[in-house]
Amino acid sequence: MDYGKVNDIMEKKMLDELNNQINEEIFSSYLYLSMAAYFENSNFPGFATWMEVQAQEEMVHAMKFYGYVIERGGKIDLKAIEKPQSEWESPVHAFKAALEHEKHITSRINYLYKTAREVIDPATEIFLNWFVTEQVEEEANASEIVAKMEMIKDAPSAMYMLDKELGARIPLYTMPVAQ
Ligand code: OFO
Repeated sequence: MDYGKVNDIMEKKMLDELNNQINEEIFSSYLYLSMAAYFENSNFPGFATWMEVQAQEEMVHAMKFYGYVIERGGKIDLKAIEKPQSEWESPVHAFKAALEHEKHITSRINYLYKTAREVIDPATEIFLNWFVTEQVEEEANASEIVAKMEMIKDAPSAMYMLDKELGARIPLYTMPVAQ
C-alpha cells in the first residue's frame, strides 16, 4: 500500500519557511525594542516597559522556532535582521504599527500552517498550534491598547494613567546584576 510521504525528514520548503520565521520573530523583537526606546525618549516609561517585555517575548518565539528546527534535525540558516523604524508620530501611531505588525505575523503563521499541510508534515502542524493561539492573544492585546488610546485622545492625565497601567507588565526575565 502507498502511504505517501511518511518519513520524518523535513521538506526543504518547510525548513526554509521555519528559518524565515526565526528572522521574522527576531525582527519583531527588534521592532518592539525600537518602540521601547521611542517611548523612553518620549517620557512614557510604562509604554516602554510594555514594549521591552514584548521584545523579550518575541525572542522566546524565535527560540521556539530555533529549537524546533534543531529537534527535527534541520539546518539553522540565520539571515540579516532588517533595521526597524525608530520614530512614530505619537504613541497611538506606534501601537497601531504594532497591531499591523502582529497581523502580518498572523498571516505568516497561517502560511506556515498551510505549508505544513501541503507537504504533509503533521509534527510541524502541531508545533504551530501554539503560535496560532498566541497570535489571537497578540492581536487582541495590541488592539485593546489602540482602542484605549483612541478613547483617551491624548488627554494628558488619562495617558499618564494608561502609561502606569502598561508599566505593570511583568518582565519574562531581568538582567543579572553586574559582577
Ligand atoms: Fe508577536 O508574536 Fe511573535 O512575532
